[in-house]
Amino acid sequence: MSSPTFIPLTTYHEYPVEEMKRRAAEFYAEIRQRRTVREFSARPVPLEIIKDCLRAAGTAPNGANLQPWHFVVVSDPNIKREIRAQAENEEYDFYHHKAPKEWLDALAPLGTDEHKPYLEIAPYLIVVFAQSHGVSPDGHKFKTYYAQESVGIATGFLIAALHHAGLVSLTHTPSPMGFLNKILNRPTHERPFLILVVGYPDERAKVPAITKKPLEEIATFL
Ligand code: IYR
Repeated sequence: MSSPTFIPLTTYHEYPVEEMKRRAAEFYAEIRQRRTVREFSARPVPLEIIKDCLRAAGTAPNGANLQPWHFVVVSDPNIKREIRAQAENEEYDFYHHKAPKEWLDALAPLGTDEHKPYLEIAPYLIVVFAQSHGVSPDGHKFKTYYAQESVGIATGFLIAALHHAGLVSLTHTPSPMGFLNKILNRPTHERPFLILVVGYPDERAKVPAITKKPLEEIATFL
């Protein structure tokens, strides 16, 4: 067991209250512009932007700081084609056999179906994996904690970073997603969490006319 080492907190910066209010309002104004997009442009995006967004994701708080995530960035057209083929296969089953009517009714406002052309069109698919356990450089296994929660938080950071950079994204979760381990050659202790489709929106992109719940509905103040 290693003993803790503490260093001074030098990265915290306190703002005057008025500035904090402005900053909170500005962040909300920016993040509320984010929309999930399903029509992507094939325009290339510099990889350095994606790398910085991933660096931002990697700063997320997580269980015991074991950072139980791995991100596979796919731009290779052959791999994208293979992911699309397998995802559409699973989605066909979902829409035509597996999904209960209640689930299909809930999805109706989004206008989704089994066709996933964006998996080939968008310049990047970031496949997010959650590590149920880790493997140290000497090959020994160690348990991870709150892997799903940790990876969810990191993915939230990633989505916010991509939006802040000026890109759009789509969280895509074909079910089951085991085929991603095979295609991307990832070990079985890494579970696919989701595919984040990333790029520019198609210039004619449309999004569903849906709204977010107001504060009074999502929060209680006691
Ligand atoms: N994975 C399917 C279905 C789907 C499920 C949920 I929950 C969504 O919010 C959206 C879609 C698909 O991608 O079409």
